[in-house]
Amino acid sequence: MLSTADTITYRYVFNELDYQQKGSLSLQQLQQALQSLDIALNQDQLNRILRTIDRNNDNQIQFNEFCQLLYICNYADPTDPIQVLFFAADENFNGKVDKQELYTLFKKLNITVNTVDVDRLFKKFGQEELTYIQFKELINKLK
Ligand SMILES: [Ca+2]
Ligand SMILES: [Ca+2]
Repeated sequence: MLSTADTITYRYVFNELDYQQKGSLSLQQLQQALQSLDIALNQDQLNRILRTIDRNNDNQIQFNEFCQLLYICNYADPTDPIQVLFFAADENFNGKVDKQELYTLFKKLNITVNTVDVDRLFKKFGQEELTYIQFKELINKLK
């Protein structure tokens, strides 16, 4: 769901802002980036997304995290937390969430899940990857 053209644009914007070539953006630079891409997020929405995408917890945004953020901004409604989670979890941008992506997300959010429960739910859906609708059902079940 992320095209090559998207990736090239993101790389261009990222490099423009990362003029010291540190390989990462500060939060302030990130906000500049979002503005230049016409993406409007309020502080709350941005914080919530950042919590899920800052994979190495360094409070800096590396390029892969930057792509994840823009992927979320392109496809998720920022006012819908479950949708944000879904696109945050989808690390290979294929529009579906597999078990590994789900566990990574839970770990990042410090959510302890019963792996047996998750396995059972995946089995119930009868597939290796979940669509957004199924993901939503699963999250609601885990609540
Ligand atoms: Ca980071
Ligand atoms: Ca995926």
